[in-house]
Amino acid sequence: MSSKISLTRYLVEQQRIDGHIPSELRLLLEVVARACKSISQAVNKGALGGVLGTAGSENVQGEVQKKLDIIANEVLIEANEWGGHLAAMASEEMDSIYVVPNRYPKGEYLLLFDPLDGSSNIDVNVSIGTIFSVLKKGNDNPTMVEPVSEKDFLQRGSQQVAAGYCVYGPQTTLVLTVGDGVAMFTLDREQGSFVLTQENVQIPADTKEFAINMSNMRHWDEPVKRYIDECLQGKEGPRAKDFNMRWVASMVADVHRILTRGGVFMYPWDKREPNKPGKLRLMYEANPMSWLVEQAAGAATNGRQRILDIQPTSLHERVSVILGSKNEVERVTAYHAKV
Ligand code: AHM
Ligand code: MG
Repeated sequence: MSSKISLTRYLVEQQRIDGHIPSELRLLLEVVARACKSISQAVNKGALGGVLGTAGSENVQGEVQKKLDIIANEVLIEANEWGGHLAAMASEEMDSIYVVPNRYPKGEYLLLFDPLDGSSNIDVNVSIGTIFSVLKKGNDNPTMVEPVSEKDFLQRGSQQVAAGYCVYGPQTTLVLTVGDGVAMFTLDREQGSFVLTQENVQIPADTKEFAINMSNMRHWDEPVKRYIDECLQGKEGPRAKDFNMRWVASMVADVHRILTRGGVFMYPWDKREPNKPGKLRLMYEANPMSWLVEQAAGAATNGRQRILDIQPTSLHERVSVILGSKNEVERVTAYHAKV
């Protein structure tokens, strides 16, 4: 008998022993994990599977869709629509919500995802991933009986009942929270199952590593410029220590590094598109990542407010993101308050 703990066992124990999750949520998370396994296989095949390159279409945000963006989106929908645990889904790659068709039983949960995050890295064989967030329909209004609509999705990140991502890198790793800390599962390809490889993930409060796209420096706001400038001054500057920089351009990979060894990640508002609050999407990128980071003792703000407290007003809303090691996030946030 193996002493390894599979994702299935972890979820059953979360349901049975700790009473954290109802059985429908457990089923939902198992299905999402199964979909991530299929996406991982498609990613692994790369050019051999004919999955690289663009699909010749654009998503609602005007971004060119890659073949894998669309494949991953379809895999997640097909895996989840028939199980009876969901009312509807929303995705970076779909203009509006996808209501579970009437031929299938329906449940109470809402699933949001960025099916393939880090699209610019798909064709160059660099880590990419799937980000997901789970909400409950009618969380704000339990008596609501109307058919599911976009309005049901517009809940604060603090209302999430599960969140996670799967990173397709040298290993395929699924990272999950149901509000009881953060657990990491590595895909055992021979067994075809996710195995628990780290529990109770903790982000150190201090760090010497930052992640930001430095090419946008001239467009940043003063507080972000000040923070990065102080880091760059190293031992000789006000921080009195040298900093290191990393930028994968896949949020999943950058957040995975931060959950593993600490750091601060920023994709702030900038002057290139002054009317947009940021590049990253609140509901299926920033919210799930912020909850994971908070569950691992880190922090996440938009510079002025805790991300999980933001009331969304639309599905594809964007947000400025500062997350990771608590003391650094608090410092950048404090610099914003002084402006
Ligand atoms: P995507 O969801 O279309 O892939 O875009 C999100 C990605 C993040 O993963 C990453 O942090 C960021 O965009 C990189 O942006 P940039 O290329 O501007 O550095
Ligand atoms: Mg993304």
